[in-house]
Parts: sequence; structure tokens; C-alpha cells
Amino acid sequence: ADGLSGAPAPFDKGGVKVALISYISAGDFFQAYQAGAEAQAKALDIDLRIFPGRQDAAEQREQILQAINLGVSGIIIDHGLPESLGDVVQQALDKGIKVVAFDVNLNNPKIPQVEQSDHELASLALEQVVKDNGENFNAGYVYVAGFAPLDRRNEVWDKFKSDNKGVVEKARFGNVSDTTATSTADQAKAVLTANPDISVVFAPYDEFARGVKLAANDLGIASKLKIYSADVSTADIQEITEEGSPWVATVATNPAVVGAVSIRAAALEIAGQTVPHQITVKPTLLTQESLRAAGVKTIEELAEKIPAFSTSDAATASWIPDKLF
Ligand code: SR1
Repeated sequence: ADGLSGAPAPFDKGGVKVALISYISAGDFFQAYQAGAEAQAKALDIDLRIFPGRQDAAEQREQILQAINLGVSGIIIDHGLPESLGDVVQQALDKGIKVVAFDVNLNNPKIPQVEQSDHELASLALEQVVKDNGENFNAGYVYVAGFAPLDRRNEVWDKFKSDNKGVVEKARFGNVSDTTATSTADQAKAVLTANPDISVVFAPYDEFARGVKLAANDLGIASKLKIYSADVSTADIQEITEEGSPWVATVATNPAVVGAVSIRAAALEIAGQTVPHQITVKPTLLTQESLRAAGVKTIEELAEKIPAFSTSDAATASWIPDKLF
């Protein structure tokens, strides 16, 4: 470890140990988030220890204890179930370890919370839904309670329905697992078969949207359905822009930027510098039409066209390198 010249301690010496402890590691969003965290950690000469997530609350608790024993200076908790984390996170704080939470509400004034402005994300998606479909339609909704970002997006969906009485939620389904897309596809097939009058599906997680699209294609109803989601990846761009795709819009950040922001927040905390309690990375609406018109095929091409996909001004400091992608 060489350290960063001009950086505050302990980053002037380098090799600062930080743990990234995820609840979910599978899927494009989480892989890109991790890649962004790794790139930012490398730029800060951080020794980043990654603990993969397998949707297992007991394992995530165990990983936090392991990180404490490794002598890390900071821990980033990426998703998880708050009820199973409170006491072990408190143990970390009691040892002077700085903790940053991404998309899990740890409800502790000492823990900065990173999120993608999920209320805005869902609002932008639903505004596009109304633009395309008006205010009277039958909808399918993909949701799993207990995940902070999905719960925040759900608050917006609930309000949207109560403000738009012509929107009828005919079915609600979804699962989060290591096979989210294919399991959601199985559920969506049953739902769309039983409710042939559904014309819109709000699926605010790209794995959900991918599953619904699979189902629509298998049932041969893609031309009668419109899917609106959250998140974007290179694979998602391909699925959205391909001919005849029912996936017509998504609202997203670059997850790699969110991963980088999480590392920067931890670094600022470790250096004893000011970090806002709420750290937000704002999402952008991407419609099928706009992606096709721009000829964008990858997330890197998106980053060249939309500055928010290459960097964020959240949790920055003059000593933190931020040109990563
Ligand atoms: C199971 S939660 C999935 C969501 O977490 C992140 O906030 C991503 O945006 C994804 O949609």
C-alpha cells in the first residue's frame, strides 16, 4: 500500500481495510454495484474485503462479525433485513468502525444512508406510464415487501393508485431469490394467463421486468403489454431496445456509480470528515424510444451521453479520485 499523497490519515498511508457486505450479489445491478465499489476502493488504495450475499440474513450477520474480527476501519452494508442486523452493527460501531448503509434502513444517526431516490424513481416511471397509457388501465404489479428500495417505490405506487381511480391493480406477485427473473417469469405467466386484460406491468426492479418480459414472449402477448421498470444494465438495454420488446421504459442510475459513492462515504467517515446522513444518487428516465434514437447499446455508451451515468457529486472531496469509468 502506497497511500494517497495529500489525503488525510489513514488514507495517506494506504491499505485501509473496508468490508463490503452484501445481502444479494447475483444479477446485473449488484455485480455492477460491486464493480463500482472495487474501482473506487482501488483509486483510494483501500484494501476492500468483499463478502458475497446469498439472501441469507444469518450469513450476513456472521459476515459482519468476521469483518469486525478482521480489524476493518469501515463496513458497507448493501441491502439486508434491518431486524437481523441492528445488534451486530452496533457491535461494529462500539469498536469505532464506521458503517455506511446502502438500501437498508439501519435507523441510526451514526450511519449514513445511501439510496437512489426511490420515490423520484417510481414517480418518473409512473409519469411515463400515464403518458403512454392514460389514467384508465388494468395493471400487474411486481413487489416483494421488506426491501427498503422496493418499499419506498411501493409507497409511490400506492399513492398513484389512490390518485388514479381508473388504474386497477389486477394482480400482485414477485419473489427475490437467486433466480428472481425466472421465478418471476413463472408467476407472471400464471398472472397474465388468468388476467388477459392487463395491459401495463409496473416491475420496479430489472430482474422483475426481465421475468415479465420472458412470460409475455412465451405467451405471445408482447405486443399487448407494456412493462415499466427500475435499473439498467447492458443486457437490459439490449432487452429494452430489441424489436417488439414490451419493456418500454426504465428509471435508473448507474449502479457502479452508486457503489463508488458508497465507498467514498465510508472513506469520508473513516477520515473523520462530514458526511450527510442521507446520500442520494438521482435516477434518470430511459425510454425505449430514447435509447433507440440515441443508438445506445451499452451502459458505457450511456455514460458517455448522460453525465449522471459516469459520475455523481455525492460524497466527494478534493483528495478523493472520482474519474473511475
Ligand atoms: C431486491 S431490491 C432490488 C433493488 O435494489 C436496488 O435498489 C436496485 O435498484 C434494485 O431494483
